Amino acid sequence: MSLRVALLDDLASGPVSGPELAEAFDISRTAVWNHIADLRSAGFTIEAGSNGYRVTEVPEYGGDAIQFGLDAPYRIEYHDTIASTNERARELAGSDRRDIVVVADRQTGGRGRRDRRWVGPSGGIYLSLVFSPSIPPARVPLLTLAGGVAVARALDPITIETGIKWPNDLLVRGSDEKIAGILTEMQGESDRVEWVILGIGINANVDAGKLPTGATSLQTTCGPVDRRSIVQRLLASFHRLSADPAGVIEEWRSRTTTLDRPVRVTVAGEEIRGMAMDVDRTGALLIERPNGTMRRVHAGDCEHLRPIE
Ligand code: BT5
Repeated sequence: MSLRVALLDDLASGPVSGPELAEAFDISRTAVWNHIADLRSAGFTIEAGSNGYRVTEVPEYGGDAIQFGLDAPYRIEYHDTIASTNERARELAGSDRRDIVVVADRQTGGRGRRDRRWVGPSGGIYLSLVFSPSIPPARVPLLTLAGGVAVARALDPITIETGIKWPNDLLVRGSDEKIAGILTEMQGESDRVEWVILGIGINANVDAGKLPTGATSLQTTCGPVDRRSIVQRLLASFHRLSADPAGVIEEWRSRTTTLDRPVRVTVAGEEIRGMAMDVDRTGALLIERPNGTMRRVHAGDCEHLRPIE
C-alpha cells in the first residue's frame, strides 16, 4: 500500500496526530507535514486541532477523494481522460497488478461488449476493477450479475428506480432507458481464473443529449449526483458480494426486470425466444421455449418483449 493511501486510511478513521503518523509510517514529522500539505493542495480541507489532523472537507471527485473512506481493499488509479479504463486495467493485469480500480472522468474510446462503443462524455462514471477471484471460470458470469447488483445498490439512495436487464444493463424502470452497462473480461485456463476485469459505465452527470438513443443519465432523470459516494458504495458492495454467490443470485432476482417475461436473446447469430424463467448458479439465463423445452443461455443480447408478442 502506498504511503498516501495509508495516510488517507488513517485520516478517514478520525483525528490523528503528526507524531502518531510519523511513528506509524516511520517518517519524520516534516515529511508528515509535507504529505498533509500535498493533500491540502489536492483539495482536502484538513484542520490541525488539539487531537491532531482532521479532514473536514473532501474534494468532489478524483482518486484521493474516492480512496478517502473507501470501505474495500482496492487502490484507485484516477485519470481525467483515458481511452478506456478496461484497456488500462488490462495493462495493469498484464503486469500482475490486482485489486486496482481505474477510474476516469471521461473516456474517448470506451468499449461495450463485442467491440461495440461506449459513449463516455465528461461527468460520467467509468471504472474498471482488476482482481483475481478464487472461483472456477464457469462462474465468472456471476460476477457480472454481482456488478449489476452493486450498481443498483449504489443508486438506491438516489431517487430513481432501476431494474437490471440480464445480463449486464441497468435500466430506468418504466422507460427502460439504459443508465449503466457492464463489460466483464477475463483471462485464465479451463480450471483457473488468472484475472477478471469488471468494467462499469454509469451515465451520471452527463447530458442525455450526448448519449445514444435509448440511453439516459442520472443528471437528466434526477439532477446532478455525487459520483464519489456512488463509486464508494458500488465498490464496497461489490467487494462483499463477490464473496457471497448465493446472496448475489437472490438479490439479483429481486432487482431484475428480465424474469417472468417474454424475451428474445441473440447468441452468436441465433435467436432464442421464450419466457425468461430464472438464472442458474453460474448466472446463465433459463428460457422456456414455446414448445416447453428449456434453454440455458450463458451470454447474449437480451431484448424484453411485450407479453403480447
Ligand atoms: C455494455 O455493452 O453495456 C458495457 C459497457 C461498459 C462500459 C464501461 S465504461 C468503463 C469500462 N471501460 C470501457 O471501455 N468499457 C467499460 P453493451 O451491452 O454491448 O452495450 C453497448 C451499447 O450500448 C452500444 O452499442 C450503444 O447502443 C449503447 N451505448 C453506448 N454508450 C452508451 C451510454 N453511455 N449509455 C447507454 N447506452 C450506451
